[in-house]
Amino acid sequence: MAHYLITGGCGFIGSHLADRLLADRHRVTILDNLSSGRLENKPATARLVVGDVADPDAVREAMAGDDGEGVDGVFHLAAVASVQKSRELWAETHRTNLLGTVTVFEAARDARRGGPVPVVYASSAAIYGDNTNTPLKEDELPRPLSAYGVDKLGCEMHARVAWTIQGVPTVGFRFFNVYGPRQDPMSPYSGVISIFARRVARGEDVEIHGDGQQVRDFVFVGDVVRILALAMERRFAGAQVYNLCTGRATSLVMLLEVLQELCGSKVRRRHTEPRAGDIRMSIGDPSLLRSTFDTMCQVGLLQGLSATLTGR
Ligand code: NAD
Ligand code: UD2
Repeated sequence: MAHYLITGGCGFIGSHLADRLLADRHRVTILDNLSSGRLENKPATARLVVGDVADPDAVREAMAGDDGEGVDGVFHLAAVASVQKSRELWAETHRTNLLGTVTVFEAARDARRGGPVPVVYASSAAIYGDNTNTPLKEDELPRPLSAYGVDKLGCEMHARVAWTIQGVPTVGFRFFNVYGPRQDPMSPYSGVISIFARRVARGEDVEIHGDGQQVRDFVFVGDVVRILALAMERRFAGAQVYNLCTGRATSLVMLLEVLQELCGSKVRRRHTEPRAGDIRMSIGDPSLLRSTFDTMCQVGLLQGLSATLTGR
């Protein structure tokens, strides 16, 4: 049994990870400022520190654990996850998304008398920008378009510093578009599947930014947390980065068709201007993930969307 810290553990992906780690009989501490996360996402047996991931005192308190023994590893997921929000609140999202990560790495360096604790953290497919050489491999030149993508790339660069200069081992995952139950459908900043699934189920119109032919690699949250937990179990050194993706492409128009079929409804689409900085094609190559961790994303879109619609 280990004790892990999850930053952003009251959010969509973080709360699924907390459930999984607790089911595997680990102890869990969560650090979250509840900005997009919710208290009701916190599993009853997890310890919660309400605080800001860019505040060194809050991070140190969370990393100390409830017994002062210190945690065995950190899953760093706290971030402002919306590309759109990073355009509107540039400096504020930068503080959380980049300074928050450096704060976590620094606290991980100092966390234990026995040495630094390992960090598994969320990077993003947004670091590739509008690169059409799909499916994207990890060694493509990063060319992010958004402030969000630039900050995630900065996290990867600081992870190299964390290892080479500070001795903190890290594994970064470039999540593609993650979806599943518990993703907030009410915020305009939320993932497209959560918004479309709710609206199609209720027979309401959907808004498509642009022509709807933009393509995403949608990954089910259950696969994501399984792979995060697997990575932590491995003893790792260095500052490796992996795509966390399926390699399968789905356009928004296709997504809508599948949702309508599953719900047995037909909804009206309103096309609006494309979002500034929106990526046209985002499909990852999962080869490195497969060869390193001997696993793949296993949940197909139909199965994942059904689980999303039924909330399980
Ligand atoms: P989410 O918004 O549901 O979760 C983020 C959590 O971080 C929330 O609980 C929020 O309250 C917390 N948080 C935000 N700012 C904080 C701060 N300053 N201090 C402490 N806590 C703070 O988003 P998510 O989809 O679960 O994303 C989790 C991680 O995965 C993020 O790092 C995100 O950038 C990354 N990611 C997500 C996707 C996706 O498709 N959902 C894709 C790529 C990367
Ligand atoms: C997602 C993640 C982000 C990031 C990136 C990786 C979320 C909220 N964001 O950004 O964290 O890591 O993936 O590449 O999960 N759209 C509509 N109508 C809507 C909502 C969205 O047309 O009502 C479009 C949007 O313009 C975009 C696509 O759907 O073309 C996906 O948008 P998103 O916000 O779900 O995710 P993305 O890819 O911007």
